[in-house]
Amino acid sequence: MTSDGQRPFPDGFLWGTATSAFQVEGATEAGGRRPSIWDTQCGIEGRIAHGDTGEVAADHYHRWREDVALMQQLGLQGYRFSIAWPRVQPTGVGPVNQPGLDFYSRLVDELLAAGITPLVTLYHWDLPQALEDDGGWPARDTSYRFADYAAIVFEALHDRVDLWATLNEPWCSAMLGYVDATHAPGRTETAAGLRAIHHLNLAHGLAVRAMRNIDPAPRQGIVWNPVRIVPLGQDPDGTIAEGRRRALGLRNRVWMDPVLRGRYPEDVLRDLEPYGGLPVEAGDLEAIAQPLDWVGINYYSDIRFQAAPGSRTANTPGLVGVATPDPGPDATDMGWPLTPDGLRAYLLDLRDEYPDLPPIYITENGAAFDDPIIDGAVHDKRRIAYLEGHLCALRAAIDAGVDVRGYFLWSLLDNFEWQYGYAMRFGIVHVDYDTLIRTPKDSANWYRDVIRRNGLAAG
Ligand code: IFM
Repeated sequence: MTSDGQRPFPDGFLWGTATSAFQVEGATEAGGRRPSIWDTQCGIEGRIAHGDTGEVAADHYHRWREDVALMQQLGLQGYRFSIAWPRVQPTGVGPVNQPGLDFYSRLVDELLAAGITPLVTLYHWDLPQALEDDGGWPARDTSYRFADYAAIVFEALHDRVDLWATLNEPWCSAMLGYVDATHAPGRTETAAGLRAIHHLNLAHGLAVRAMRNIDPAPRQGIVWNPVRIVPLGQDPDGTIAEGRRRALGLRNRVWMDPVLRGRYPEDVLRDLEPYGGLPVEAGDLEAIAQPLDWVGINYYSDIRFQAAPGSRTANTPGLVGVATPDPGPDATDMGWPLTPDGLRAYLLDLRDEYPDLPPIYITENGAAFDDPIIDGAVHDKRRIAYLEGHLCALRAAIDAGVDVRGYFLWSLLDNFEWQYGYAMRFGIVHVDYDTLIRTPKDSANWYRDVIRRNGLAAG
C-alpha cells in the first residue's frame, strides 16, 4: 500500500495489449501473402456474420506506425502480436518470403524504439491454406512444417525479441476448427480433431526445440485458454461432476499435462479412445515437454454447468447431459458471463494443480461491448468495470503468491472477431470500419492511468 492508499502491482510488471495478425492486419494479398484457412473460411457463404472478411480488417498492415505511436501515447509497455505464417511462408513450406518477414522486422524495430516490449505469437490460427490442403493439423507433417517456420521467424527476430509464444489457444484450433466447425477450416470430423490436438502439442515442442537450438536465451512459452467450470444446482447422479471432468480434460489437461508433465492424463486418453484416440509416436512426449520460461493464460469468464438431460456438447466428444445456462443481461456482447473473481480462483487452482509452473503472463483478458462514438468519444463504462474487476482479482491472486509477470489486454483495437466478423468490439481503441480512423475509448485512457500508477486507483 502506498501513502495515497494505492496497491501497486509488483515492480517490473509488464502492462500491454494484444492483437493477432488476421484480426487486425488486412492486406491479405499484399507482399506475396497467400491465403490462410481463414481467408477460405471468409469466402464460404454463411460462415462469417454479415459476410465479413479479413481483407481490410483494421488495416494495421498499412497503419502500423500510427498504431505504435498510439500505443506509446497510451503508455503501453508491451505489445503481443502474431506473425501471419502465410506472409512469411506463403504455402507453409519452402523459402522465406522476405517482404512478409520484413514487415514484422520493421514493426519490432518501431516498438523497441517506442520503448514497448514485443511478445511474438507464432501461430494465431492462420494456417496457410496449402497446408490444410495437405491435411492440416490432423496431418503429422504439419507439426514439422511449423517447427521450420518457427525457426525462420526466430532466426530473423531473436536478436530483438525476448518473449516468444508458439501457439495461441490450441484448443480452438483443434476443437472449433476440426470438430464443431465454428472456426476455420470448418470441418466436423471428431477423429481429425483429436489428431490435431496431438499434432499441435508436437508442433509446439518441436518449435521450441528448433528455436532453442538457434539461441537458448529468448524466453519460450505457449498461450492456453483453460477454463474454470463452476457446477450449478443439484447433481444427484453425478452427471455434472462427470461432465466437468471430461470437459476440463479436453479443454485444459490434454494441453497442459504433456507440456508440463510429459504425459497425457490417463482418464483423458480413455475418454478419447472411442473417438480415435491420440496418434502418439515414440519420442513425441519428450519433444513436447520442453521446459518453458513462461506460460500465457487467456481468461475471459468462467463456464457454468447445469444438468440438462439429453443435451450434447458439439465440441466435446462424450459430453452429455450438461449445458451452460443463459447468462441473462449480465454478460458481454459475446454472451459470456461476468465472473471477474474467477480469474483469481482459476489462478489459484492452476498453481495447486501444477506447483512447478513457470511464471505466468495473462496474455488476453477483455470484453466485447459495443458503445457508440458520441462527439468523438466512446464512454465504455462496462468495459472499464470489467477490466477493473479482473485486475482486482489478478492483484488478489498475486497477493496469494501466484507468480504473474504481466497482463495483455485484449484488445488494442476493435478487430475481426472470427465467426462474428466485425460485430464484436473488444478494442480499447475504436475503429471506424469505413474510414479506419482510430479513437481511443474511455477505457484506453483509464488503462493509461493504471499503467502510470502500476495498479488500480485506491478505493
Ligand atoms: O478474439 C479472440 C482471440 O483471437 C483469441 N482469444 C479470444 C479472443 C476473443 O474471443
